[in-house]
Amino acid sequence: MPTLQLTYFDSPGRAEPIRIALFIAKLPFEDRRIKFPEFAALREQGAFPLGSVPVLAVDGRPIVQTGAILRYVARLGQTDLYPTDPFAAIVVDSALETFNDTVSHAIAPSFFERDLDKKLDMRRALAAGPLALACRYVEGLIGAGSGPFLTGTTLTIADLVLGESVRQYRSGNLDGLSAETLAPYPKLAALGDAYAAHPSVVAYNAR
Ligand SMILES: N[C@@H](CCC(=O)N[C@@H](CS)C(=O)NCC(=O)O)C(=O)O
Repeated sequence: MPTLQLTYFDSPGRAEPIRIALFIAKLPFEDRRIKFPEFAALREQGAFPLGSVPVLAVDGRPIVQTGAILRYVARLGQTDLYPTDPFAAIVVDSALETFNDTVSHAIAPSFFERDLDKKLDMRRALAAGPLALACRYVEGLIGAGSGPFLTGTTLTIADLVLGESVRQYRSGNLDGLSAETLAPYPKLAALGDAYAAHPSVVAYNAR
């Protein structure tokens, strides 16, 4: 089994689904959490291939891209977290990237806005624009299956990403986003409930 080291900030963000996948896969790993000054210094030294995190070092070899890392962990741990069926897999990839790529990039500028009124305006535009499109799309994907998760009753890496997003919105930690944001998307909200209640997620949070 390779040695695994996951580098990210000391926050959930893009890393939390990976940490939970590693936990579910029972793969030992070093959970390396760095503060921004250390991140900046390491980036300056060229420690991160694309200048960003998360980075999973596999036997010391740095690998980037959250989706690729999640699929690797799912496969390495021989879990059910990534479907073998091609259509189920494309649904998982598409929903995962919708939130990990489209929504993450759309929300990113608002994290750097210090004026609360401006930040709330940005979040309103996000909720009415790219986030609404993303939620509507994913709502349709979940609705095409039997639920509560994206492809049915089995938790996948996409459910980790979606479930974490729902948890973040509900937490009140993101100004302007809340449980109310998800009101028009009952299937996504129900996925968030099922995610929070999933025995593996409960065990991860209780560890
Ligand atoms: N496509 C990458 C994006 C990674 C990314 O944007 N990471 C952010 C943190 S969530 C980052 O490192 N931002 C710092 C920077 O780019 O300066 C992925 O999916 O992993």
